Amino acid sequence: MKSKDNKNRTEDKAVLEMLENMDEGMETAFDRAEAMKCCPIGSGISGICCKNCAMGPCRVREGKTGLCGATIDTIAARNLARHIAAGAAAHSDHGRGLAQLLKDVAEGNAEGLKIKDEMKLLKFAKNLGLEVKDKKINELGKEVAEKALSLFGQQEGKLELLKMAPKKRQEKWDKLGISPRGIDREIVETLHRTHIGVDQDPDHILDHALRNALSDGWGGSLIATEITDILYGTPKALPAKTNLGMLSKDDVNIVVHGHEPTLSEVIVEMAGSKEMLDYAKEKGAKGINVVGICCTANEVLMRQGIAPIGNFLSQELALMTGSVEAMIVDIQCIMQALAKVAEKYHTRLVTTSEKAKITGAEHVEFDERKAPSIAKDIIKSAIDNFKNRKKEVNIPNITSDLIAGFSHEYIKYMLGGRFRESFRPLNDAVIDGRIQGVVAIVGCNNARHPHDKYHNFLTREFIKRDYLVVQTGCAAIASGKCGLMMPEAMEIAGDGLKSICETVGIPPVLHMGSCVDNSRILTVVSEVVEEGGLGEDISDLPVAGIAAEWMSEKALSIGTYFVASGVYVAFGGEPIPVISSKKVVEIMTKGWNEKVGGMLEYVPDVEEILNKVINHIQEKRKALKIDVKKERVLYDMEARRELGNV
Ligand code: SF4
Ligand code: MSK
Repeated sequence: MKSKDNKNRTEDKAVLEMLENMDEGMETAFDRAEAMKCCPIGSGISGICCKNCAMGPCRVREGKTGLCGATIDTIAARNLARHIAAGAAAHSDHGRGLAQLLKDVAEGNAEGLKIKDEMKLLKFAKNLGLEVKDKKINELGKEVAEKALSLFGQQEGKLELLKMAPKKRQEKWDKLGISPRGIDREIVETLHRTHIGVDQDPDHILDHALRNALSDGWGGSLIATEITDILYGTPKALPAKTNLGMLSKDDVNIVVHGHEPTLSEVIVEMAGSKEMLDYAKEKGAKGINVVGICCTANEVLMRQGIAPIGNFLSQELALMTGSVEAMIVDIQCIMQALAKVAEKYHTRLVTTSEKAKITGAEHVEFDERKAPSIAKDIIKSAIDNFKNRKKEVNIPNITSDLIAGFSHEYIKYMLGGRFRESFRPLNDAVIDGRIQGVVAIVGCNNARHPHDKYHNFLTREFIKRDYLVVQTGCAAIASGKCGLMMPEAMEIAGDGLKSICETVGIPPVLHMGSCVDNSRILTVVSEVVEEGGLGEDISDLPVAGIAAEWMSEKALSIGTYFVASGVYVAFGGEPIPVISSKKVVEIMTKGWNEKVGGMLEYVPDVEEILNKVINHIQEKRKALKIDVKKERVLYDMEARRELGNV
């Protein structure tokens, strides 16, 4: 669409160029967002819609009820709980898949795969309460996988992994009765409770929603992250490039998209093999270029430096460059619209998960027992497709450099040095005010709001004011695309943050991974509490979370598990679909703040998000009595040695 409006649709120059030069007759989510207005009822903007039984849908306004008598508050709470359950299910099923893969690997049933990070396996085994002494790696791997798998079906007690949280937090969950018993159990119970005629007290429904979200953050997502690291390696900082300009004019382009790292890791490996490269050259290409979109991109970026060419709203445009021979998709955030776009170009759209097929796409099911041969077949079919590419491709010449790979282990190592890895220097910097607080800016893009704009605005404003920013998901790719993940971004950072970044050697914005890797942030905040000096619980810390362009149900689950862990979370862009119920809004803000020390608040204006988060963090600093700026200490060699950085 050639329209002046394109400038207001995105902050990403490559996306803008594509929108301005799109082929006739093509459309994107940006166009569909304009053509189709939100449902004023179901979206929660002016009312609440319930379709939980066949007497409905009931469109309920203040003072009215559904046919069964359900109030607007009950309906809003039920709808939110169901969204959270769906988000938790997506993350947790992803985690289950990885646990099953670890079992196959440990039993020798996954060709070409082996346990890569043995230290992480030992650590995770201990966190799962397993005895590690005198065990062979594969034996322990199998035990870890089986124990992790058992957490999904566990019926009683509480998840072992909750022990990774600060003690005070665990006690709070126990006292409130919201410690998750088993991952699947909490999801199923949400669906049961929200069936017609079951749980009809909004407070009670939302208590369970907190428990359900915790089963994601401290269960399914955490399992996904830990096992991904065990199998493919714990990320370490590495340089990479990003944006659509990383598609190649001369190479066979293969885009991996979705959330799972399993097949994409093997594709990356196989694409570098002599056999595949020779085949590509034989077919007239210079080589093979594997790049990514969304969180599959984040996974292969964090470990292999593979370029993320875009986030959620770039997916259709990548195909419209006419340069993509194959887009290999797995699960989550894959637009069905891709099938139609692929049909217009020469792209082979290939679904690979047993859980996800798309009408119009080819399906090549991933089987871990023969991953290398499946990957090779996929790569070969992409190479064979190179000849079908039109001569002229439309690749924006726009790229950016970024540094990614900041796992919690790596941050700790950077802060404390090789022999004394520790969060102590971070705690000290927060205490003396060089770092005012830590803000997690995470989550999606939303076609109803300018692409990347809120993420980038907030990230810049926070680092200017000495707040360290950590990121995951599409928000992380947004920062990468505008250079905020490079040391040069220190130029706009405040003096305090800049001094820490210079001393430690990190950029002011840290890429911590994919959507499931928000669990890494939970680990960081827990370890920061353990380190001491910043209170006894996560809710004492000067930290906050923001999802300014959210759209997925997973974002709601993530936001809620952060709240249940004691963090203030602001959502921007589209409203959380409960805003018509004053009661539910009150529960999620005032109510949750009293209960768990965190709240989930919808803040429509992005500048207001900035102010609210700053106020919140400053309040926390005041409560910790660290709000008075201490004298800036100039670090000499001796002091740096103390910090363990030399
Ligand atoms: Fe209507 Fe109640 Fe059925 Fe919901 S559960 S659709 S409010 S009758
Ligand atoms: S991919 S869940 S659009 S962050 Fe993880 Fe991006 Fe949101 Fe999907």
